[in-house]
This record gives sequence, structure tokens and C-alpha cells, in this order.
Amino acid sequence: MSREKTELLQISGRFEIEGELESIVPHGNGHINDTFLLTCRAASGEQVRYILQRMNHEVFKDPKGLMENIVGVTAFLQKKIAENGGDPRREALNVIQTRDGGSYWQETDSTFWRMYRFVEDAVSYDVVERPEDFYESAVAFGHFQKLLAEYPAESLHETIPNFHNTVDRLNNFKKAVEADPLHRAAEVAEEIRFVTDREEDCHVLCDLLASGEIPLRVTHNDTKLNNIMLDQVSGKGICVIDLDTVMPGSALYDYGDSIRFGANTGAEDEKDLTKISCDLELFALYTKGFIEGCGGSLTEKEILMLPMGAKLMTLECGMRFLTDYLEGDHYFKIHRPEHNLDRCRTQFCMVKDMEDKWGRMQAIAEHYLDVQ
Ligand code: ADP
Ligand code: GN1
Ligand code: MG
Repeated sequence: MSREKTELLQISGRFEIEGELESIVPHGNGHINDTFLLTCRAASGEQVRYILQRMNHEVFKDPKGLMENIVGVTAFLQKKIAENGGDPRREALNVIQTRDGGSYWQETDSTFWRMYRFVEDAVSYDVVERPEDFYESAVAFGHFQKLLAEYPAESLHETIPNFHNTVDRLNNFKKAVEADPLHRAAEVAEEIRFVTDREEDCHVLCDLLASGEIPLRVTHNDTKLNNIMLDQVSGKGICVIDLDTVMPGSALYDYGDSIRFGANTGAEDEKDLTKISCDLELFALYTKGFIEGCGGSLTEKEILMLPMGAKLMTLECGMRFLTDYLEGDHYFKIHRPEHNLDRCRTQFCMVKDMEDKWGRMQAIAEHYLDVQ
């Protein structure tokens, strides 16, 4: 057995798992944590599965605070779901405790681990295969935000400070261009110019939050399609996962990040940019689903700003990929040398396409001012 497998088995044994561990394999396509699927056999013969994750503590500097957030948010969601007649063991993440009653395990090598119950009979998609899946994810992400409306925001740790502060992201990007430790800036002059041409845009959401024109809410902040489990039978969004970045934010972050990923006709890391565009049918479908899921809680200003949320989350993400490329690919997992650069290019291509379709995007959002 490989050294890593032996370690994984030992770490799994630190948690309150049911039955005998049968297998442990890497799972999913997240860019941040290392995720494993555990299969166990209970004494009854029933199969029980879990998700084991090594938390990325380079990205999340305070794993303890992060797990406090997750324990608090999942307990709150479970209570709400039970009150609404749902199944809290399936419709919210369930943290599996360690044998000594903790919510995570710190290994001697200072890695941090946690475990969740595996959400069974559900699937998470890395691309939109059917428009109705994207619509259902919108309803679920909107509903998630509504469920958390009464969550005590002040109790949340800021797991990544300024996570969607686009101005801060812009400043970090400029620093990376300036420092240029790997001498990559010259080769991406066109991409750098794409950002500098849009500096003013970067301020829009920050200014609206600062002036109180749009409200600060408790938001998920990482609403890409593979962060939601859809029921295999009904197709409904059953459970929102990847709660590492639940923090105070704007509804436009959650809406925008989903559009960035799911309304793109190509993959986030597509090399052939002719495949990249903003699909307005998917855009309209997600807009409808998200507004419905929020159940009337979005303000008029938020609805009017939905297209801007989509554009800025896409620009910001492209800027983050480019920053990481310039800094030497420390943040996002990469699977080929120019992976972050490819990802950056799809995001900028998507932004450009949104700009070309701006009037139509605004008309779609404005339609919901009367309907909501
Ligand atoms: P990352 O932060 O690296 O994106 P995620 O928490 O999103 O990590 O997990 C990666 C993938 O693992 C998800 O996209 C999903 O497919 C799967 N996954 C995570 N948690 C669960 C769960 N509780 N049940 C089923 N699948 C899960
Ligand atoms: C990361 O963790 P994951 O893969 O769901 C990132 C998001 C980016 C996304 C781009 C904590 O999401 O902010 O939008 O990659 N998460 C973090 O795909 O930085
Ligand atoms: Mg994820």
C-alpha cells in the first residue's frame, strides 16, 4: 500500500465513521482542497460513504475559524430545513466529528482534515449538460441565500479577507505585474491591457456596498455548478456544498459567479476561444431561477445590477487566474503549464462577449423588476 494511502487510512480512523473502511479514492474537480471518497461497510451490510478533505491551509489561513463557520452554518441550515419539512441529513452538509469530538483533525505534519457525510443519489456537474440543471442550481443557490438571511453575520470569520473585493483583487494584480517574478508579464501584455482598460468597472460593486445602495448579506461566494448537488431522480438542487467561503457579501457575487461558470458555452479552461461566449438563454434561465429562489428578497437595485454582477465576477476571476499565473501558480491547482493563463483567457473572452450583449442582458434583468 502506498504511503499516502496508509496515511489516508490512519486519518480516516480519526473520524466517527460507521463500519469497516473498504476503499478510499480521490474525488471531484475542485481547484482548492484535496478531496477523497471513502466507502465503508456497516455491520448491517449497508454501504456508507463519506467525503474526506485535506483543507488547503495555504489558501485558508485559519482552518479552525473556517470550521467554526461551517459547523455554525450547517447546524443553522439543518434546523431550517427540518422546520420546512426537508431532510437535514441530505439537504445540508453534515460534518462528521472526530473521535475526540472535534470538527477537524490536525495531523502532525500540520495538515488539516475534515469529513462530511456523502450526499447520496445526487450529482455535481463540471459543465452544464442540460439547461434545466442550471435552472435548478439557480433556484437552490437563491434559496440558500434566503435561508441564511437571518444568520448572525457578525459571528462569521472572514475566511479569505476581501475575497470578492474587486478593487483589492485589482491592486494585487497590479503588484504581481510590477513584481513579475517569473518574467511572464511581457508575454501577457494583451491580457494585462484588458484589465487596465476596465479599471473603473472594478469599483462598481465595492462603491454600491460602501454607499449602502446594495445590502451586505450572508453569501456563499463560490457558486459554480460543481458546488451544488442535484438530485439524480428529481433533478432539483438538493444540497449546496463547498461552504469554505460563506461570508458577508453581495447577492450579486453569488449570482455573478454562477453565470461566469455556467452560462459560458465553453469550459473554464478551454483553449479554443471560438467556443467561448455568454449563452443568453442560459443567462435568462439562471436569472429566473435565482430570483425565484431568493423568493422576493432581492432589491430593485440588485436586480438592475445583475448583469454587472455577472461581468465583474468574470473579470475578477480572470484577473485572479492571471495574477496566479504571474506569481507562479501557487493558488489554483493546475494540470498543465499554462493552465491559469488558459483559464484567464476564457474569462476575458466571456467578459468581452457580455459587453457586446450588454443591452440584451440588461433587458432580461429589467424584466424581473415587474415580475418579482
Ligand atoms: P474544492 O473547494 O476543492 O472545490 P469541494 O468541497 O467543492 O472542494 O469538493 C470537491 C468536489 O467533491 C465537489 O465538486 C463534489 O463533486 C464533491 N463533494 C464534496 N462534498 C461532497 C459531499 N458531501 N457529498 C458528495 N460529493 C461531495
Ligand atoms: C475555486 O474551490 P473551487 O474549485 O470550488 C475558487 C473560486 C474560483 C474558482 C474558479 C476558495 O473554487 O473562488 O471562482 O476556483 N475558490 C477559492 O473555478 O478561491
Ligand atoms: Mg468546489
